[in-house]
Amino acid sequence: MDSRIKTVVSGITPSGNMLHIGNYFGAIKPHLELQNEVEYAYYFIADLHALTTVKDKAVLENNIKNVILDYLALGLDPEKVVFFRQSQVESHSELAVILANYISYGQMQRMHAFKDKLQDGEVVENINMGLFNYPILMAADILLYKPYGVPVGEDQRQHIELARDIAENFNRIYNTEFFPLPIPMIDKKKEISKVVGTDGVRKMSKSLGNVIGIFDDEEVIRKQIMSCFTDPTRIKATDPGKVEGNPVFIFHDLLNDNLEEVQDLKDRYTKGEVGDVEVKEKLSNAHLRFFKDARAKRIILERDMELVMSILMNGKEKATNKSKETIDNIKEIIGLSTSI
Ligand code: AQP
Repeated sequence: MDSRIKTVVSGITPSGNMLHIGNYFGAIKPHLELQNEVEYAYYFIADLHALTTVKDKAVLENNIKNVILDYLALGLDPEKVVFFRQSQVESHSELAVILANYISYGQMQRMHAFKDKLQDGEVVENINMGLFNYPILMAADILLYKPYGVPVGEDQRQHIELARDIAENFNRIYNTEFFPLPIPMIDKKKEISKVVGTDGVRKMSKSLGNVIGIFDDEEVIRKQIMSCFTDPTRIKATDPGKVEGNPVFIFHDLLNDNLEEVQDLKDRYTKGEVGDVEVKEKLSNAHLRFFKDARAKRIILERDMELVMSILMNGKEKATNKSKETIDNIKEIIGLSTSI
């Protein structure tokens, strides 16, 4: 691995009840690989970000708990990673207030989370400022830890670029190299950096409901897989079908450890010798095999919430210490130091 990669930072927003396989392949899997390679990995639950869409106390609390359990069950190692909740490390909010002064309103208007809302027909009056400001808070989340890079899916590229712009502006204004410019660490394969949804068109996304979950009940996952779009030009099982770009085969390539089975299904699909149901049933089974250990681990973890809480407390302390140091240095640079 590149020896410059000393520190990485990333977060997951508990905007939904459970994680999906897009989150897993685009972000969590690389997070887990990096935890064994870098000196410092800061991974957090972006619970403040969830407030842009979740306004129900019980729902938010439930989402946060689930995403914490999901992340740990998938293999996050609290001995190697500083794992914490964003809202419990106050420097995140404080730095967001400071950094808002180093980016223009015009540039914020070009951020896709805001622009997409407008394109979807939402009127400005109904878009909350949390959503508009979201990329500034995200820049604070990142820059606090002065990382080399941020492992994320493709949809987050623009936000990392904004964090770089803010860091560059700050460095230029104060004639310093205080902030290293964070690199977006995004997988080159588009099947991974932007896992397609079960609709076969858009990015797999909680809010679009086109997901395949990880920890949902087996029956729910089976239904999600059965609802998957395949080759739209294929009417009958005896019609030759297209494998490339077909979401069911994209998911087979990601999840199915039985490579012979995948090849056999692809060959027969191309010749019109297999029906969608068999392809999807084999995908359901592959999904269960792939996440079997994580599903078992999650059940055990859920019974030991005290352990989970102590992991988060430990992470909070470490993240607070590191981020406080950055904030103090920033205050010194900009003229807010307490020493005058
Ligand atoms: N489909 C995807 N393919 C690859 N990576 C993805 N990520 C999300 N969807 C895909 C990556 O997962 C990480 C955590 O994302 P998040 O939960 O914080 O928010 P998100 O990107 O907005 O995910 P969703 O499911 O699309 O949520 P909603 O619907 O609430 O907006 C990030 O690194 C993201 O890139």
